[in-house]
Amino acid sequence: MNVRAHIEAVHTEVCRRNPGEAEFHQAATEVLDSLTPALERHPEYAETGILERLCEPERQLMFRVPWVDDQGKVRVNRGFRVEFNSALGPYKGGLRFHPSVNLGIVKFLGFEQIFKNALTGMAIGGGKGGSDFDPKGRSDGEVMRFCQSFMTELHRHLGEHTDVPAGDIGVGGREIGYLFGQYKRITNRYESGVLTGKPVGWGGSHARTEATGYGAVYFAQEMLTTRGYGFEGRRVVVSGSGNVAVYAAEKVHALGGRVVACSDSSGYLVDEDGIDLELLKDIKEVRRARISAYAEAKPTARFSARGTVYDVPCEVALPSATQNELGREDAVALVKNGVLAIAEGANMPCTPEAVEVFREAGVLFGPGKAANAGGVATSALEMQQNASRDSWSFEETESRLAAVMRGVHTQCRTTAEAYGGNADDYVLGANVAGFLRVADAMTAQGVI
Ligand code: NDP
Ligand code: 2IT
Repeated sequence: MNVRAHIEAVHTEVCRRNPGEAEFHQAATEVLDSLTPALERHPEYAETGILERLCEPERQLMFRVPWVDDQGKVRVNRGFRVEFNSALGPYKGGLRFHPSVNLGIVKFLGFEQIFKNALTGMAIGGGKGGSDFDPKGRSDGEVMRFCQSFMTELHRHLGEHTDVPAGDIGVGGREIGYLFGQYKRITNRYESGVLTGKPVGWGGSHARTEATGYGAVYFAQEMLTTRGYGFEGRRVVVSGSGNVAVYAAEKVHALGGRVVACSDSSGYLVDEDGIDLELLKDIKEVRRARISAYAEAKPTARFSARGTVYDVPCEVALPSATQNELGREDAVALVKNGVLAIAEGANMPCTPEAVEVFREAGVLFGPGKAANAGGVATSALEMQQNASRDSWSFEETESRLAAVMRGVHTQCRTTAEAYGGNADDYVLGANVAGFLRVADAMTAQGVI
């Protein structure tokens, strides 16, 4: 079998049968492009149609979400859940509430999630969901009514052994609480493990809130260590100022680095003293305000509505906002300013052109499905605690998270070395290692 021709044919078919889904095409292309050496060594996967099956979700749900706003006006949003692959465990992946959400975005995220979850070594399949609902400026009551309506439809597809959502952009502890309450009410079951990212007081796991950001920094630290570097004294830029960004910054500071800039969709903020995380958390988590409020509270900091956060010189960059936020020009600026390492806290934040710039410059690059796997890994730890009706300490949970991230890092390097001869090729390592685990399970389970 001509492996390259096979992969090309699968790629053409993915684009043909999913028209207009640019982000899904992009995510599928990146994985497929990595798989030539894996299929050359394991032609049986090509012969049994593993790629065609992997690229087609097991189930895709789209549904109406009607709700009533504070003025009494009826609003209608669209809900999604793509149950992509259950070879390794129940579908697992977050829910995103953002006006940009559409089927192609949910599919790209669900597709990435399959390989990410496989890399953690845990028993979780891949899925993703969300809605084009925009929580910005909505009252708690509106968010609650939206979540209740969303769950009224979605509940029939969920279950602790079936499909287990969590948070993503626009979905945090508040939303998970409302979603859980409605699930419990409809099903008459206190099924703790049906959602993760719950608050710690009633079934949530310690360190889940921090896990994605902390995990991304652990991954970056592992990458730096391969070159004999650490975070001590390093200048770091984080994009976004949400869940992932804030806790990534917190861990950088704990390791002796200094986060000098972060952003949100309105602009970016530079604070040469190092971002004051208590102030940032108050603005973003309590007041739910814009980061410009930071510069108003601290006049030595500078807010800019124009340009990009990647213009700020740094040694480590942690893109932690959204897909395709870091393009070729940003990558060129980062390289010119001497960046050593990039770890993707977000899903697919760097465009393929940007990744190419990093590759050519020999900059360490940790792709999202490896670098941000700490969030979902800690979700799996939450499921484990829920199943055993147990609750571990923060330290215990964080040490397990750190061990998972070390394992993901090692797996990327050993697989990259074995299949491409270059241990620094984390993209190849992550894609092939994730693929092999899922492909083995699918093969063992028959034509599914
Ligand atoms: P949050 O909603 O907490 O924060 C998102 C941040 O990114 C905000 O600062 C937001 O700015 C910014 N942002 C979002 N969309 C855009 C956009 N279109 N343009 C510019 N800025 C934008 O989400 P999370 O921190 O949870 O998620 C961030 C990224 O990390 C996402 O890619 C997500 O998929 C990924 N991720 C999240 C995990 C988790 O456990 N939460 C796990 C693994 C990955 P603003 O407030 O102005 O919209
Ligand atoms: O992209 C991701 O990995 C997440 N948003 C977390 C998913 C989860 O189930 O914890």
